[in-house]
Amino acid sequence: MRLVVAAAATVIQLLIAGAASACTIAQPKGEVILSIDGMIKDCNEGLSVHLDRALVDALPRKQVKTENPWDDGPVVYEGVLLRDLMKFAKADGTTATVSALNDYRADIPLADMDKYDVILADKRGGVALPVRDKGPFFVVFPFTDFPELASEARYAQSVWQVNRITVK
Ligand SMILES: Nc1nc2c(c(=O)[nH]1)N[C@H]1C(S)=C(S)[C@@H](COP(=O)(O)O)O[C@H]1N2
Ligand SMILES: [Mo]
Repeated sequence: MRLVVAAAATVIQLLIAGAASACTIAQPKGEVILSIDGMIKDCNEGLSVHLDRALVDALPRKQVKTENPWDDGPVVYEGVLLRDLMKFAKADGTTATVSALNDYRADIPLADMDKYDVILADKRGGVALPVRDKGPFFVVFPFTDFPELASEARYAQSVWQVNRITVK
């Protein structure tokens, strides 16, 4: 009987060790500028993905030339596709709540990220976005290529000063 208890304890310890080592993403070395949490299956600190500049720069990048309500003409935005970021964190939900430094937040369905090239932009016209001008990250929809995106709902999802994404 004592042997069975000991064996059970060993199995439980192995399960705990397995769960703790489930994170496959490298830990940030610098200041954390973006956090992804909620229903995700990968991690690097606790149950979250904490990204510093170097980790963000290591992700595939995409440029989107578009007009939007905040610029005077078409501008090239550059950043990481939201769907790639969700894939990177192994998102296992249906909606991302995108939050800003000022606590503004908006929900974006993951299905929309598959349908459109929505980027989490950190550059406009090749120049890094400062916090005073929508940085460090700005959700940019391809408004010019998809006229149906011209709606108050999409403008409300165009969150700037993004610092956190929570998957639900
Ligand atoms: N960080 C942040 N992003 C935001 C907002 C906000 O208050 N803070 N407002 C959203 C809403 S509801 C809309 S309609 C547009 C508003 O843009 P405007 O203030 O230039 O009209 O930005 C969106 N992105
Ligand atoms: Mo809005």
